[in-house]
Amino acid sequence: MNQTAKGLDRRRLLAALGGGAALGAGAAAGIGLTARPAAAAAAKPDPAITEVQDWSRFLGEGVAAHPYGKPSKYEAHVVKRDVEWLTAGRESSVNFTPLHELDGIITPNGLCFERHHGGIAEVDPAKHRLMINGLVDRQLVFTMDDIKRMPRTNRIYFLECAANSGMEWRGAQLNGCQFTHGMIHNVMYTGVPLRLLLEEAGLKTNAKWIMVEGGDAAGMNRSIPIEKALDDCLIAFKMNGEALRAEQGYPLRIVVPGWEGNMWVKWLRRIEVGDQPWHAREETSKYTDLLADGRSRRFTFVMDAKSVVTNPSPQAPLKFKGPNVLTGMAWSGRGTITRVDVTLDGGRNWRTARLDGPVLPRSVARFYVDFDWQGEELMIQSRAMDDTGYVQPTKAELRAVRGLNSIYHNNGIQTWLVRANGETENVEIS
Ligand SMILES: Nc1nc2c(c(=O)[nH]1)N[C@H]1C(S)=C(S)[C@@H](COP(=O)(O)O)O[C@H]1N2
Ligand SMILES: [Mo]
Repeated sequence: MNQTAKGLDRRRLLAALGGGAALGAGAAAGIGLTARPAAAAAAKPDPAITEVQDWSRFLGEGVAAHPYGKPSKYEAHVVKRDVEWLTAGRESSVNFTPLHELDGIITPNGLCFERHHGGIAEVDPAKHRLMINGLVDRQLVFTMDDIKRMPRTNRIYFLECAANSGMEWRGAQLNGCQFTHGMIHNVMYTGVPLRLLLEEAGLKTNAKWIMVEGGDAAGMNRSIPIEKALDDCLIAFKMNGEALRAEQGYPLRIVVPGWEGNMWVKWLRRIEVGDQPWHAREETSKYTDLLADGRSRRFTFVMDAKSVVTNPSPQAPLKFKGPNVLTGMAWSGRGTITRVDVTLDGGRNWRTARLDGPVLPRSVARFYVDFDWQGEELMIQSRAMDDTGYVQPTKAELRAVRGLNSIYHNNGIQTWLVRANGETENVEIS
């Protein structure tokens, strides 16, 4: 490579990142970053620089080595993980997105958490059909080819299982944001607005609800109000540009923006239109919110505003004194994140985090606080706000309303304790 060009690029990069002496300050201001002390060590003898490494001496693998690309072998620890004691078997189970290893707002397809009630259906797209029946003028059956000839749209949305953070209802339990908050992913879907399919079938005047049903062994189904179905639901066949992963419902899933993940039926094979909800298993015995007095809240569809600091966190302790990057994610099923506040001292002082990257409705937003750490103990929390004015509650506020019997819809503020040696732990402040 041309050394001059390489040198220039590096300088520009440093400038953009807010490092690099003279250039740094100006360029950093341009993208709204504050100049900070350099994180890099002053140059000193370092074998990583003085020794010629193998990758510089030998040719690498040719282009055909991996026809479907994969991460560097040094990233092998970045994987979905599960919690063994949580479920009795593997088919009806869940694993978790490694949030502490990710950045930006998009979850890579291979790292999207999975939740299945009857294992991963392996659906042959040529044999897959989507049927629309019930209170319609015309019953319709779509092939995948039919669906791909309809007008489509691209939208970035989070999917959060209503049980995300459910194990934390009665107190701090799991050590890692992967396990406390990892039942979420955020991808760009390509799909056909559900409204177009329903209009083609023609809704009867008494059409009030739809039932969406999966083609997996669980035949999982949920009821959705017709207003939501006609508003922003998608029948999606692509995620992040490529076909849905089998785990995520290949070849077809419904996208129900901002609403609990359970409703986003995978391997979607049928939509029935009716005049009332179906009272399916997943909306009666499961995915209801048991209150302290024994009554249950039902049809609690919306995922309220929530946030979590992903770094530092128990799986990603602080390693260095001096400049550090705190980062996390925030989302709201009611709309768009407008602000995230972060405290490092257990809520005595709050500062407003910097949102960076696209901030979109019903999508994950990324936030940062660039801070200096000198080895003091930290109690880190983040608090999200959305454009409806909703503020993420504390766990105590949540329990005051919902009691201790709940599992679902735990969007309380998370606390991480950072010890003097950087180790980080899941705790609660009472
Ligand atoms: N057909 C079918 N759809 C389903 C499920 C299922 O078991 N079968 N699980 C639901 C639940 S509980 C959740 S949280 C989401 C998980 O989506 P993911 O596997 O893409 O993360 O899918 C939902 N859709
Ligand atoms: Mo779920």
